[in-house]
Amino acid sequence: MGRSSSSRTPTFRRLAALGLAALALIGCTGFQMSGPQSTLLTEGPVARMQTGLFYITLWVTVFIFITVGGVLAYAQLKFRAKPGDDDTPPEQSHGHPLVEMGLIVASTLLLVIIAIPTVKGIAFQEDTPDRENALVVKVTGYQWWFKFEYPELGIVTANEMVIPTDRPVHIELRTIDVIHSFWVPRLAGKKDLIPNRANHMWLQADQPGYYWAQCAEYCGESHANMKFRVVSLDPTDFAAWSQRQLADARTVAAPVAATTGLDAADMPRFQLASAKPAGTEGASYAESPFAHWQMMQAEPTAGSEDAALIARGHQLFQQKSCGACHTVRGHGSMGNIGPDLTHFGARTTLAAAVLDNTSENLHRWLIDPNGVKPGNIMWKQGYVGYNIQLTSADVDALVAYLHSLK
Ligand code: HEC
Ligand SMILES: [Cu+2]
Repeated sequence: MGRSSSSRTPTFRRLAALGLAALALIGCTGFQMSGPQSTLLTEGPVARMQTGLFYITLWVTVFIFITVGGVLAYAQLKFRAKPGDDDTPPEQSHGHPLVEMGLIVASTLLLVIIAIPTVKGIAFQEDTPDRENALVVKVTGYQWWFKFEYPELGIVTANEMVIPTDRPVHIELRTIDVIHSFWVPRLAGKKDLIPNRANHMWLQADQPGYYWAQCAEYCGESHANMKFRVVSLDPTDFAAWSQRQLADARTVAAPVAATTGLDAADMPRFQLASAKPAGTEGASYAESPFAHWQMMQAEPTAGSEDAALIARGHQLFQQKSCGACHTVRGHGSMGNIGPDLTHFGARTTLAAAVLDNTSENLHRWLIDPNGVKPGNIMWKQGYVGYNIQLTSADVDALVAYLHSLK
């Protein structure tokens, strides 16, 4: 045994060195944890506090690991069997009050080091600071999407929650069906939406930005497809956005004869103050989701839309019972089973952030919702239940209509 292990040692050393090198390489290259849902890159006070707590716990446990591992390794090396040892076991000992007391005191101390910031952190995340001034958003979980209501502002929207940067956002969490969990990794940790129980949390964003988020509690067939987005805006842009949300759905008038003096081209176009001027409209979703979101808020230039096709889409929306489940304020649809679509054309994503909100993707969604998002209620209750059938031409008109709803 002794002979064979000594002949193997160089191989083991080489393997160990290789392992360490690989770890180091991962450490300095790929292992950045910088994805859009990373909890280590924080962009708000709540997430920052929670990540700080994570690091405190991490370093305490690393310390324990190294100390215990070190003592274990030392004992194994020092007391291992050597050639020529006889087989009699060493003298047995039992009990060492000083060591035992020392271990109890040390572990208590380590627990206290973790407990103090934990208790402080719990208090911090439970109490929305500056509660008077905080913006209230009521979040309701549905299988498999999120509704966002702003009771003080009278706004209802879905799947993309817009918040201002200058103040805390007090979030009330409810669910219409099963347990869901609200999670915006870069802004705050998870909190559950529980049936028949009001829950709350708060978060705040340091800067204007665009954040990935998702339901973090298994909630059925399309749980993995229940995502959402959070957009933070500076106060001026937020005010402009909320003004816009209060307006009824946009109606695209066909360009009328010049004699009436009224032309769609005369209508003021809506655009956020911070959005880049037209011409930079190439900002793709992949390059900069935030710039893309800002671009999506702007109305299309007058005359660039097919008013007849949009009108046909509007008609189909009502004929095909889409309005039984969806609200388009001002256009005669007041359903409340699915997301509010009054300003759907200004969203960057669709079907709870499963797809980017492009014409092709919206086409895919309307032709085959179940293929995009298995088991979803629009398909189960709507397409199957109401026997909704759409031709490709119908869908083209619906896409034009839905995208005109800026
Ligand atoms: C039975 C109710 C119901 C009917 C009928 C219905 N929908 Fe939906 N719709 C939903 C639900 C529920 C969702 C959310 C699905 C999900 O993401 O899980 C949805 C999602 C959508 C979305 C994506 C919204 C977003 O914020 O991402 C669009 C667009 C849409 N529906 C359009 C339509 C059109 C057009 C019709 C008619 C052809 C229609 N719906 C018919 C219930 C319905
Ligand atoms: Cu869910």
